[in-house]
Formats: sequence, C-alpha cells, structure tokens
Amino acid sequence: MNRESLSEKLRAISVAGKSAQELYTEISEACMSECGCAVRKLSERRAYYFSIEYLMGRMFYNNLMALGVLNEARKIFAEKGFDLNRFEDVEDAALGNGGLGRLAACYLDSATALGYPLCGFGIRYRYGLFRQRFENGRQIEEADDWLKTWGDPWSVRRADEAIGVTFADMVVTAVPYDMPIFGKTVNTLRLFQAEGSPEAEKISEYLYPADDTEEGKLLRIRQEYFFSAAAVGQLVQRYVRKNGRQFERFPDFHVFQLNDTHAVFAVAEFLRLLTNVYGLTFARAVGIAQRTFRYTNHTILPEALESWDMRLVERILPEIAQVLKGLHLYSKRKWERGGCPADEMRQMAVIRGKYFSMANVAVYISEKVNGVAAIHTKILEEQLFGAAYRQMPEKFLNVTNGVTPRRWLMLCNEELSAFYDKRLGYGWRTDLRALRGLNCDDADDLAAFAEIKRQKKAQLAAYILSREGVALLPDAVYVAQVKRLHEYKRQLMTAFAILYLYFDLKEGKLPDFTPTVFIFGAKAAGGYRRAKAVIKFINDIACLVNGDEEVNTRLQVVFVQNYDVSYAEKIIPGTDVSLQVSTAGFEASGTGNMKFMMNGAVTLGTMDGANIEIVEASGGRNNYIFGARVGEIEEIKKYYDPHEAVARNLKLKRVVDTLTDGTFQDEGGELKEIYSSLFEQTYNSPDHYLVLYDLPKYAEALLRANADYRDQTVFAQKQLLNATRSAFFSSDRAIEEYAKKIWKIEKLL
Ligand code: 26V
Repeated sequence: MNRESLSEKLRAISVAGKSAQELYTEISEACMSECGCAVRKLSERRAYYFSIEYLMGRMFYNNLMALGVLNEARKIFAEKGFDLNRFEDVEDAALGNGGLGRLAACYLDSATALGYPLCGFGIRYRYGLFRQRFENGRQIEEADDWLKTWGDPWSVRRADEAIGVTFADMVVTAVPYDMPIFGKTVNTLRLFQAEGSPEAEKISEYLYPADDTEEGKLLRIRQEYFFSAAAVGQLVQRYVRKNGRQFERFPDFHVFQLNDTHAVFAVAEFLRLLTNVYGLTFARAVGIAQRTFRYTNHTILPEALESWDMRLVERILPEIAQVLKGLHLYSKRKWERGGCPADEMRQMAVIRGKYFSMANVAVYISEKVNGVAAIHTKILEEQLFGAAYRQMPEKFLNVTNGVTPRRWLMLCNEELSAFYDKRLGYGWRTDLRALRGLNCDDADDLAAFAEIKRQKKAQLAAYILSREGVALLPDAVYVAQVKRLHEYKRQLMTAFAILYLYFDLKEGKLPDFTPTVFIFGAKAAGGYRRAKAVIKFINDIACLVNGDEEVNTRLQVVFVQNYDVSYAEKIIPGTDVSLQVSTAGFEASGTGNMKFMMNGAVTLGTMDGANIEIVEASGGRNNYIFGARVGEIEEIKKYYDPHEAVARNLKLKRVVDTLTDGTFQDEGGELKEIYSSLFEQTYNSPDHYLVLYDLPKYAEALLRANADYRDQTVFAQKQLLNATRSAFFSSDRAIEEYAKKIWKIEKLL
C-alpha cells in the first residue's frame, strides 16, 4: 500500500458543490484503489472464516486509520471546509446480532493487521439487525435499510465469480460482494447475496434477530446452506482448476474455521462434492475433511444449540441428508471399533432421533475444537462435550476471546491513546503489552488519566443529550450495562438493584452516596417477550427515578435507543464501572467486558466467562466481584426457593413487589410476566437465572464501588490498572493463538 499516493488522491478531491454522500463515495473509492496492493505469496496456506454474522460497524474511520491517512484526511478536508465528522451519520454495517458477529469483525481486523491470510465468508443481508426505538418505554423494531442513504462504497460486486447453490426446489445464484480489510496486508470479507428469483432473494433478505432460540425455520436452513455451499463450492472449484483431483493436499492450503455451528452444512457440502462429484470414497473424504475443519463453540445455552429436523433437511437438501446419514453410520462404526461405551456414543451421535446435531458433526469432523474463555472451555470438556472430550481429548483447547485495540482503543479513545503515546512512545500501538510500562502509582499520570476519563464522560453526556434528550449528571459515577437483552445476562437484576438504591436514598439511608448514572443499551429479539418486558420495566424505573426530585440529583437512569457498534464506541470510553453480571456459567466469554477494561473501567460482575481472566490480570482489588460461582450453582438449585428468599428479606420483597403493587402501570401485563418468570414454573425453573439469589450481594457490590469512588485518585488507579493490564484481551493475542495452535498458518510478510 502506498500512503503517499493515497494522500495525493485525497488532496485532489474537490469538495465544491458536492453533497456529503458524493464525497463519502469519492473518498471511499480513493481508499479502495489501494486494495490491489495486497502482498501475495503464491500457494500459501490460508485460513477461511465461516460466519453467518459479521458486525462490522462503521468502516469509514476504521479504514482510513488502517491505511494510515485518518488524521491527514481530517486535516486535508478541514482545510477545504469539510468536516469529516459529518460521516458519523453513516449507518453501521450491522450484519450481526452481538458478540459472535462482532468477534468475527475483530478477528478479521487483527489477522489483517498482523499480516495473516484470513478471509471471511458470510451473507450480505439486505437488512441488518433491526433498528430500535422506544414508544411509551416499549421497544419498536424497524427494518435496517443500511444501504439507503450512503450506499456501500466499501464492497465490490463480483458477478463474474457468482456460483449456483442447488436446493431441491430451486437453484439460487450466490453473488459475492468483496469487502477489503486493510492492515499490514489486505484480506477479503466475501459476503454472498442470493439472486435469481423473488424466492431466491428472500434467502439473503434478513438477518435473524434472535441469537438464542433455534426455531426450526426453513429459511434459516436455507441461509446456512446457501453461504456454506457457495464458499466451499468456490474453494473446491478453484483448487481443482489448479491441482486437479489430488484432494489429499487440499488441507495443506486450506483451513476452514466454523464460527459456531451455523456453517456446519459446509462439512456436508464438502463431503458431498468430494464423494458424489469427484468420486472419492466416503472414508477418504472424511479423512480430508478432518484435516480441514476447525470449530469454535460460543454458547452452552441449550436453546441455542442447533439441531435440525432430518425430515426438513431431506425435503430441501436430499443429497445433504444422505451425506449426514452416511456420516452418522461412519462415525458410529469407528467408535464401535474403538470400544466406545454405548451411552457416550449416544451423546456424540450425528443423528439423535428425528434430529441431527450440528455441534456433534462439528466436533467429530474438526481437528480442533475450542471454547472462548477458560471456564467456558472447561464446561465444554466436562459437560456439553464430555463424551467427545474423553474420546478425543487432543482436539480440545481454549482460546480466550479478544477485541481489536484499533477500533476499541485507538479509534474510540484518541485522548487516552495520545496520553500513552506521550508517556510510552508508539510501541504500544503494535504491542499492547507495552502498556504495562506505565507506572500506575505516579500522581501526575493518575491525574492525567482522570482528566481524560472526565472528558470522555462529558463527550458521552453531550452525545446522549443529543440522541435521547436526557442530560446526564456531570459529576456522577457512570455505570453501564450494554449488551443484548437476555435473561441470563440479568439486566433485570440491575433494575432491581437500582430500586434498592432508590428506596434507600429516599429513606435517607445513604448519606455518603456519590451521584450515580446507570446507562443501559440493549436490543431484545422481537419475539422474546420477557426480554422486551425487561426493557419496559427499566424504562418505567427511569421515569420514576429521573422524575423524583428527592433523588434525581443523586441517581439517574437512561436506556439509550438503538444501541449498536457506533453507540458502543461512545459509551465504553465514558464509563467508570462496567456491569458484567451474568449467572455464572452462562456467558461463554463476553467481549464488551474487555472493551471496557481497555478503556479504563473497573468490572463489577460475577465470576463468569472472561470476567474471571480479567480479574486475574488486573487484580481482585481493582474490580468488584460478587455472586454465586460456577461450582456452587448446581447445589444452590437443589434447595433454592425464590418465595423463601423474598420472605426472608424485606428489602428484596419490596423491590420485587413493584412489579405487581401498582408502582408502575402494567396495562400490557408485561410486569406480571416478569413476576411469573421469577416465581412460577414455566418453561424453565422459577428464577432459573438466580436473579433474586444474587441480588442482595449485587447491591452490596454497587455500594462498595460507590464508596470507593469517593477517593477519586484511588479509583482512577484501579481504572488505569485495568487499562494497562488489558493486553491479553487484544484480538491480536487471540489471533496469534489461532494461527499457531489451530490454523498453523504463517504471516505473509
Ligand atoms: C445462535 C442462534 C441460534 C439459532 C437462531 C439464530 C442464532 C444466532 C446466533 C447464535 C449464536 C449465539 C452465540 C453467541 O453469540 N455467543 C456469544 O459469543 C461471544 C463471542 O464468543 C461471547 O463473547 C458471548 O459470551 C457469547 O454469548
């Protein structure tokens, strides 16, 4: 890539008489002309990332930064009288739901920054994750027409490389759109768009907005097979053109990483091509697949584990159904010969009753299977994939997640980055471990850090004022819980904790309380009633608290609308306390927790997912941990009775009763439904996620943090210790682990 020539091009762009959209396109196109300069080694081994979601966010600033021209471009256009901040209106590319899709984006960024050959495959949804607004405190969803205003100058349509994908009832054309990922090299994110007929187009129309419930939907199977088959078809075709049918060497050049089970049809399609089209024996094809595929698991929630009805598969993908049956029998025979116990064979079976298990196919075929945080991998080995782990322990390993420090520090926190530059030089920008060199005892440094935090909070307050019309208390502790809305993430528990504080404040019980602002951001899947009810409840609480003159100078609650990647980039640097309060064992890793840590927020949370490793890295004294541990949950569940819990604790009872005692209007019955979820036997046990069990300890932890905040220097030190110990949570570290332990690929330079 050539920075000089790019700056020349930018300088040559005239702004006179052009709309912002025209300029956006022109600047983007200038950057795109740098794509061709990718370093290419012939016949290198490459990794391919198969993910049904990519939550890329806004590409403009990111790409200009990656190309090394961001600051310069700001200056160049400022001189021409055009403010590049204008492009903060550009829509996010939100082709993902949450953690899983954002992780894919961070990994593409890191691999490319480091020079590893990693290309992504996915779906180019016409509409991304729905846009959210509130009406009377309730969530309203709107289609995300992400191409409407600014278009997509960052993608190149490659009609010449379109490929057919065959279903029983139709043939669909998969047209690739290539998006360059800039860094030390240039990689490609290839998103397929479905074309050919109105029926075909439906396949890539919508991103599924639920990230936790598998609905056995025909369209979802079609989406999964569509992009998996298009990707595999292309790579196999290209390989055959170059190497003929010598498939034994295919795994020398390709490694396929399955980001969760959504692309497991790629396994079946690969086997189908090698056997039915190229005539290999099933055994040979399986052997080659087993050297090609890798699988990352991202959840142990039973309702999110995909298993498809075989009759459905037979109906729309008959050949694939045959392959799966073949794989079922083949693997069964292998285990029988190895003397595997019958119950373990049942646990690992590809087909179980009427259904086939996507995860069991992935585990059987993959050379490596990994979880996304230490505790999560342990749960996989001991529980979810217990049998497979006993049979094939060498497959399993952990790679704790990471987040890209370019977007989540350098881009979203230029002030903190400039401070590091000044104190440490530029080395930390390519190796975050250099941040450890900062002495967190130095009074001047602590003061400088505290000043930056103050600035980022002021910027956040201004932004929230402009977007939500709410003016945040300026000198308060900013406490944030931003993530998808899920019962296991326990936003409801935070709501109750706020009511604890509210009643205590009203009764004058907290004389030394430092004013506190709670910031929520979360989308609930449209069909997830309980999650939507929690949004309504929190908005009710916000009304109550913010409208109460007795407390509203000390306590404030805001639930921002349409939380997305770009909103996260504002909230995270402006937060003091990061809430990560999932029921222990349920949050596979979490990655928001890492972004907050990197920006100098302390974690207030449970010993779950990567929180455990965060506390280990930054020190127990610098974070606020509470609640039941993974090892305790099973025992607690045996005797725990939420009725008894509220009977024994009147404060607990008081906050829970607000759901039913008329404190809030409940004409839609939502609050009653929340109440039932806590006390009645519904599809899970009452209070399945132990909200009322952990709540008293949660409120205590909040008050501990609040008391500590009074000594601003000591608190700033805790925060800075978090920020400077966050190197492990860089996706650069994670990608190095994938490259070395899982993919066995080398850097291009
Ligand atoms: C599952 C399903 C089930 C079928 C319907 C559509 C759908 C869409 C997505 C998913 C995957 C959910 C898994 C997921 O997002 N896991 C999150 O992965 C993050 C990255 O590893 C991790 O930090 C979070 O803890 C984990 O919840």
